Amino acid sequence: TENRVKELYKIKNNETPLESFTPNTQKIIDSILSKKQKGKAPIISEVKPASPSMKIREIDPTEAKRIATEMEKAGAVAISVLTEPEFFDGSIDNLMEVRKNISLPVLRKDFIIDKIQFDEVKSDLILLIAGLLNEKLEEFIQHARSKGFEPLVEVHNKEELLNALDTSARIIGINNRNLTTMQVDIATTEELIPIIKEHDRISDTEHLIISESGVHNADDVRRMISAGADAILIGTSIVKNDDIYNKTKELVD
Ligand code: IGP
Repeated sequence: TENRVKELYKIKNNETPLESFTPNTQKIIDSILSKKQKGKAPIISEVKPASPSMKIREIDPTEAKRIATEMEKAGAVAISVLTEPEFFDGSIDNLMEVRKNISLPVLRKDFIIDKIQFDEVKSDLILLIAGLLNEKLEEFIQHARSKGFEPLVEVHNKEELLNALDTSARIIGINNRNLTTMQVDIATTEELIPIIKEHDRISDTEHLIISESGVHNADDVRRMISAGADAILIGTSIVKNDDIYNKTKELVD
């Protein structure tokens, strides 16, 4: 993986991708909260070509731009773009094309394990996986911010969550998928949110909570919102549809 990262860096290092682009954390928070106030579901829609177990949709930069535009028109609050090439068929070019053509905040979805990756391309948010970074989590959060990204810190169990709550992370993603067994259960969000709420009550802090993976329909969306999620990240069940606009809109409304 380190070689892959270095390889990617070598290619992208000669370009100056979107130098003038300034990431804006407040933009995503405002976008989510205003959607909630309107009684709609804050959906972060993901440009996801594949998962390790299946191909979902052929997505080159042109298609990435087209579907992200439909997601935006349908009322998504942000767009997540997979840039991991090996298991998810993602690409940095997809991220750059989406970033250039839509005005919503953009999240880079990848396995960030090396600080070199922060220099590859800009986005508003960047995913940091607690279970991968472990005791290096805070260091990576600080580094992300110094480079102008707000980190979305992903956890999928209590131990990882407690580690995340010990850091300065402001946005926590609860992944309903166990990345080791690949089992998905949206009850994971319901189990972990009370721990965050209790932590926030005692320490007088406030985290933005995003429920990720395995959300298929409007009932699942409502369930995650009643559990206390501020936003829901959805990939497969939107991207696999022919009609991206209507599927996104159905979940938002
Ligand atoms: C989307 P789904 O089940 O809606 O397709 O899931 C997203 O949560 C998933 O792609 C994801 C992911 C990740 C991918 C969550 N965390 C980390 C790669 C790396």
